[in-house]
Amino acid sequence: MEGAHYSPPWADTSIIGVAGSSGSGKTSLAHAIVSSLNLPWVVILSMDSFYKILTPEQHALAHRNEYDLDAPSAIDFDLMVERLEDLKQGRRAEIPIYSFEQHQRQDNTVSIYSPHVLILEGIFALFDKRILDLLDVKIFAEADADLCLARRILRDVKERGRDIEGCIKQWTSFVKPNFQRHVHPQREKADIIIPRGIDNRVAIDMVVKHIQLLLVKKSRNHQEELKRLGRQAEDE
Ligand code: UZR
Ligand code: MG
Repeated sequence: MEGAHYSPPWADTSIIGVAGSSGSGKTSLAHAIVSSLNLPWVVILSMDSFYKILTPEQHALAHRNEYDLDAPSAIDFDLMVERLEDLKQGRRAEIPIYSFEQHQRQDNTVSIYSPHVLILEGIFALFDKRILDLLDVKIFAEADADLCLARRILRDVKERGRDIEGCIKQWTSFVKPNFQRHVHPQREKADIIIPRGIDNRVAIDMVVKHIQLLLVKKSRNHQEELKRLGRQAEDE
C-alpha cells in the first residue's frame, strides 16, 4: 500500500471485532494488529467498558465470585451499540471506564473521537446482531481451554486482585458453561478464526493487509464523493 494517497474518511470508522474465550489472547491480538497497522489513529475498545452497573446485592455476590459476569445479560449492549454508531458516524463518544477490582463503572469516562480504525475486543464482540452489522472484519481468537484457564489465573491474581480458589470457582461455574453456550457459537459469525494468538504472524499480517486495503478503498470513495459534490456545486 506504500505510496497510496490517503485522506481520512472521517465519518466512516472501520470497526474490527475480536471475540473468543476469556484468556484466549484477544487483547494481545488487538495490540499486535495495532502495532503492525502502524497508523496514527487506531483505538482499542474493550467490551469491559460496557458491563452493566450492578445493584448492591449483585455487587456483594460478585465479590464472592457468585455473580455471573460471563453471560450476555451482564453486558449493556444498547449502550455499546449507541456509542459504536456515534463513532461510526464521526461523532465523539464517551466511553465508561470499568474497574475489575471493584466490579463497577467509574464516575469518569474517556472520550473517543472518530478514529480511522477501532478494534472492539471482548468475549461477546460478535454476539449482538446490531454490532455485527457495524463490523468491517469479524475475528474469533481460538485457544485450548487449559491455556485460557492458565492465562486467566495468572492475570486475575496479578492484575485483578483475585485469589486462585476464586478464579477456579468462577471458571467452573460461569466461564466454562457460558463459553460453551454463548461464546463458542460466535465462531460461526467470524470471517476468520485465529489460532495461536500473537504467535500467528501470518494471520495478523493478513488481517493488517485487509484493513489497509479497506482504508484505501474508503479513501478513494471519499475522494470521488468530494469531486462529485464539487462538480455538482459548479453546475448549480
Ligand atoms: P477477558 N469480569 C470480572 O472478572 N469482573 C468484572 O467485574 C467483570 C468481568 C470478567 C468476566 C469475564 N468474568 O470472564 C472476563 N467474571 O472478565 C472477560 N467473573 O474479560 O475476556 O479479558 O477475560
Ligand atoms: Mg482481555
